Amino acid sequence: MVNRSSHLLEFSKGILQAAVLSVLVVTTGCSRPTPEAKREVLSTRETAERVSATAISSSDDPRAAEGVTKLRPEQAEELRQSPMETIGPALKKPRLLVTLPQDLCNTPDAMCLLPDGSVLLSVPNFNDPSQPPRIMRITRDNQVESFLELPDNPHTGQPFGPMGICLAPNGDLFIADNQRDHTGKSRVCRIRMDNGLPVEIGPAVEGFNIANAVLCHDGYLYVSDTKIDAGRYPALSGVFRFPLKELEQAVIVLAEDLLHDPHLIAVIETYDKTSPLGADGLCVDDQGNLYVGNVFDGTIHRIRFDEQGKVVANELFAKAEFMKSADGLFYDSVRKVIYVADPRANAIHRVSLDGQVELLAQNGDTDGHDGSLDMPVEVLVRGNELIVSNMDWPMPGCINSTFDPPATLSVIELE
Ligand SMILES: [Ca+2]
Ligand SMILES: [Ca+2]
Repeated sequence: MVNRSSHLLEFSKGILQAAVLSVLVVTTGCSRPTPEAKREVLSTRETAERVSATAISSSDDPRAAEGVTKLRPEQAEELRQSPMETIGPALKKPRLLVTLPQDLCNTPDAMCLLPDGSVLLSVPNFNDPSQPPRIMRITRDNQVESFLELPDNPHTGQPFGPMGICLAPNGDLFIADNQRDHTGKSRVCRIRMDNGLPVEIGPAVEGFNIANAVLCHDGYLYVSDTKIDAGRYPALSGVFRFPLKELEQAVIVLAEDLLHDPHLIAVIETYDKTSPLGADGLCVDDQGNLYVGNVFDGTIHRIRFDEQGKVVANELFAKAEFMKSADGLFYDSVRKVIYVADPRANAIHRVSLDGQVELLAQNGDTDGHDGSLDMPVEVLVRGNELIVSNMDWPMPGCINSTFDPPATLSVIELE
């Protein structure tokens, strides 16, 4: 079902005025001692290939014919019980990149890189909702500015829940609006840009439960919905795909039963009983394979396509005993690895394209003031810097126990 774009939201001029608010910090201060690193890595190559060979033969699943594939329970169980082997790198020490202004920001989330080297940061401010949600901009020389204050969701009257943010090929932005307490009310919005400034925001896709990561690639917008059906076990989540051309023509409204929406290309199962939330971070490698963080199972899934863009495999790609969750993903096309933000373990991992997972950085229960990790949820590579967004939004099962402002971004130097 498709509606014409009838409810574009107008910005007030005040909102459009991006104000430079705070200057940043460059520190060389030492962080706390890092915990003893576990040097274990799961070799998933063989197991992943085994699953790959069978994952798409799920003829008993009617969605297979529609290009939707998922692991069968016995396949997932086989991978969860697969053996580990031991290797690992020297741990990196995160440093402080920026301290976010305390009068505007309490809870940062996702990021995207702009062509000028600046980073846009979504700030849902979930820890203290009295502060409006907004997007911040961190310039190439690490000045921190307010980019845009975000309007309430018109369907719920609740604050915008900015999560994933990405740059479209035409220079506009897409941003997820997570209305997690209101089933079916999450959205993806488009922010029209002019001369590097936002000029208009309006809905692009409506009807998600938890719209989370957004990613533009090869003519499509990909969106993860982290909670399609958490009332069954395993919980179901998934990835949707929308042609950018279709998004230019009209607002897309998803089917009420998300599992039967034609834009759904992959279903992810989540077995974690504490937090039944699944599909989260997204990234694409040089071959066009799509990777999905299954957040609280702590696994990464790989979706492969044929030349027509049809899904031909949805396979468990990487897991490791020490990877306790898999939130934001970033594919580094220079180093040919995927970085993973692990909020539960307060850690960052590096995953090679054969599925080996290495612990790259980890901290204990910190306040983050010195750049130590403080519940990282998103990673982004800018040159030789791995920039980390520390959400510091305590939740069950996480090393991070306490919200302690100010909010921070960390940086890890890469070779
Ligand atoms: Ca903390
Ligand atoms: Ca903190």
